[in-house]
Amino acid sequence: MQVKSLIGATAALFAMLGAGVHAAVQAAGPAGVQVSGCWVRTMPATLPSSAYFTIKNDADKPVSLKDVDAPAFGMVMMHRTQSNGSTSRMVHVDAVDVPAHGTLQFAPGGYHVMLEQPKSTLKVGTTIPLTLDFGAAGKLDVQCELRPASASAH
Ligand SMILES: [Cu+2]
Repeated sequence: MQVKSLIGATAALFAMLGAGVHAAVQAAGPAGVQVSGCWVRTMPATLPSSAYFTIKNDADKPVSLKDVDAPAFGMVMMHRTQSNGSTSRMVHVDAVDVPAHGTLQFAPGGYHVMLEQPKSTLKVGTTIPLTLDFGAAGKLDVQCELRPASASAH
């Protein structure tokens, strides 16, 4: 009787642990949202590097990227390059919306994550983590490949 209830309690504990792990995986990001192809144009430490990636939203609701964090850098900002004839300038953006069943690209000449003040030497060919913050919908961690300064769109 005692043994039986102990086994029951153990099974319940494992069931709880399993549920906990499952919940943690789901909390890793908004449902139906995938980030792919993340790479960084790696610049010398005195110049800003930029991160690019594609956000795909398969959900029925739009999501909004509110913030990006990169532990390898001291300063991280979301920017958009705006071209106006022969001149182009960068503007700061507070949030970027990805429509339901839509795709949004961070790419050279458009949206990018500006990365400044690298905390250590950036090695081309390695990866750094980026955390995309979708506000209440959750956060998503991605690995981004460090590519040389000469790299263009992928
Ligand atoms: Cu910028």
